[in-house]
Amino acid sequence: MKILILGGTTEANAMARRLAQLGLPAIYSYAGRVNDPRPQPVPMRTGGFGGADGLARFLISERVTHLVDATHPFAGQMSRNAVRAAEQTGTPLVALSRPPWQPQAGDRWQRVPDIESAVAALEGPARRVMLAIGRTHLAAFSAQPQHHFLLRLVDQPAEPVPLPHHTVTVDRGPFTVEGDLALLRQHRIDLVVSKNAGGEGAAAKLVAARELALPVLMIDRPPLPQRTQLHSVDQVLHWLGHDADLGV
Ligand code: 3Y8
Ligand code: NAP
Repeated sequence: MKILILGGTTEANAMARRLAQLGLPAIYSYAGRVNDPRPQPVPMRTGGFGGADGLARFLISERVTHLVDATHPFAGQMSRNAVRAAEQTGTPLVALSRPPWQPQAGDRWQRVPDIESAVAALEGPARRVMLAIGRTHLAAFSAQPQHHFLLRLVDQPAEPVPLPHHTVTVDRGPFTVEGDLALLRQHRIDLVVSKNAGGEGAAAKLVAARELALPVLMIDRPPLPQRTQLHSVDQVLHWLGHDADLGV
């Protein structure tokens, strides 16, 4: 058995820790998006595979027997490539994913289908907006330059940020409610923009927004391909046929 984890999430890290504890051969894969990705207790590789065909070649050359797609729900291209490469090579594939966040009592969510709709929803007088969606899509928000944006980034931006009024806070998750409450208060935030990542690692800002009765602009996930979806490391161990090791 040799497991390839497509990583980059809290759940992928928990999967890697369990496989290391069990001594099961695994490789953890990063895209190489940030400067110092979190080290893993199993061998790591970093960088794209070269599309679905590149991933298929990797599965064959590395004799991967099981593919676990534990990428973030907005990593749609990687997930589509995983489905295609698994079909091409006959490699068993499972997604280790987390259910979308659901609004709870006290939440003031406005749901939008994508980044462009989030930008359009910001039409109107200047506000103090926490853009907690990373770096990739920042430029889209230059269409609403009237706001002051608080940007939470994993790395210091290498190039100038295309938003006239902004503050950068450099931090990687998992985040805490105390930390996010302090951040929202310190920067007098009156609106939070979030992707529906799900999971525990970035939910703190939603709890903090609820406590401060702040509105949240929640961006729904992009469509993801059909594949077996599991929601816990134990379920994946069962899928791997390692029931005997459950709960260790
Ligand atoms: C490189 C690997 C852990 C895992 C940490 C999870 C939690 C924090 C939610 C906010 C939202 C955001 C962002 C976020 C989350 C966890 C998890 C998760 C959101 C790291 C990591 C990598 C990345 C890539 C990075 C993106 C960016 C997105 C920041 C590691 C820390 C905003 C997504 O600068 C860049 O280019 C950053 C790129 C893709 C989204 C974007 O478009 O900018 N993640 N995040 C992975 C790789 O190279 O393969 O170093 O640990 C992992 C984590 N990101 O427990 O330690 O499990 O979801 N990551 C979003 O949801 O909007 C932060 O600030 O509240
Ligand atoms: P994406 O748009 O779905 O993928 C773009 C390309 O990046 C893929 O086609 C692949 O390149 C490469 N890639 C993506 N994930 C990879 C991985 N784990 N290992 C090797 N190559 C990978 O991906 P993304 O949204 O940029 O996400 C990149 C990484 O950040 C993933 O690990 C993801 O879990 C993590 N992440 C993303 C977000 C987010 O908001 N998007 C949030 C948290 C964590 P090739 O086609 O060349 O193989």
